[in-house]
Amino acid sequence: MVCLGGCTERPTDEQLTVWRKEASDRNAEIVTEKSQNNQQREWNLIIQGQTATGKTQTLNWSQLQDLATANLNTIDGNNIINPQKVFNFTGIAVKSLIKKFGSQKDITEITFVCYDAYQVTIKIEDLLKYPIILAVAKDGEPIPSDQGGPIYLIFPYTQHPEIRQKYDEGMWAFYVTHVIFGTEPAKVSIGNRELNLADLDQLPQVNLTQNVGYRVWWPSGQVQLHGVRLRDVLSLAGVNLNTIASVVVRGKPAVYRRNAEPIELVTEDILKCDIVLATRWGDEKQRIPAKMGGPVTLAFGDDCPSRTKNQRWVTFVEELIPQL
Ligand SMILES: Nc1nc2c(c(=O)[nH]1)N[C@H]1C(S)=C(S)[C@@H](COP(=O)(O)O)O[C@H]1N2
Ligand SMILES: [Mo]
Repeated sequence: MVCLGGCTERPTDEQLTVWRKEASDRNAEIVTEKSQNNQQREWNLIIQGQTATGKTQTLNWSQLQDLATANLNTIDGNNIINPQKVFNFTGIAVKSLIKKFGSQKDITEITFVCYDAYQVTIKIEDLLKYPIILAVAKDGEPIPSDQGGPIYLIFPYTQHPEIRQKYDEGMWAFYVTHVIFGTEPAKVSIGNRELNLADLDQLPQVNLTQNVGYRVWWPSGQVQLHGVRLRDVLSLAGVNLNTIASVVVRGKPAVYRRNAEPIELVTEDILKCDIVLATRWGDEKQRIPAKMGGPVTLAFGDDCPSRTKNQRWVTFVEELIPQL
């Protein structure tokens, strides 16, 4: 269609319209390709928690490609349009990650955290028994985000239909970013200070009774949450609340780490109502496991105004950032 040597005839309006459409379609294609490629090239998988070393390991996209040696033919638990269609998925067998990073003795489960703060937890026993895979390709192509990509946790529904009872289609986690062995130790950083559970346990403890059941793994109905007030945590870290306007609370999932939409709590509310970093739950004050978004999650008391109460309860809290 392009006249490299110069066009001898002027194109008609109709032709122009067709060419423009082709050009703009192609442009749109390139833009999507680019953003998809970039998205994938920048996509890391972070391995954390009670691994053999306990150290955080970041696998970049090319390392992930090298590890993606598993193949699985299965229906896609989330293909509503064609639920019987079998796809060939390529990816990283979770079992191979367990072999590679080694779990500590007494851990029984692994939690997968997603970009959107969704999380799923699977028993190590089942990960060793079944080919459960972090898929990076579907029929030889990168997986689009609307189909769970770039990293999509998939289950062998076709070979092992019985697994469906235990792990339904809700367990097929989209856009996985973190693999957490067991539960991490509590660690909250504020500037250059880092507080652990022993530090938090020194502070006055508060109890909230709240309905958390809308979030993954929490029992439905009223649940006891135990923890410490944000204002006490900040004071312990040496932050003078008179000098700051707000605090940004960051958790592990990428949605809580975007500068564009921070979870930001105003100092007035931090001083006035129960904004709590919960470290334990239930009548028995159990530690909050990764499957419930622990070891540290954010919670608000009923006494907080709606500007605070309506914010997301950040899971996997890792950092507090005071704002002047
Ligand atoms: N990252 C992520 N993965 C997810 C979910 C989600 O909200 N986020 N929802 C789960 C549930 S409950 C189902 S039924 C399927 C399909 O979710 P959808 O209907 O919201 O697409 O994806 C599962 N995987
Ligand atoms: Mo679901």
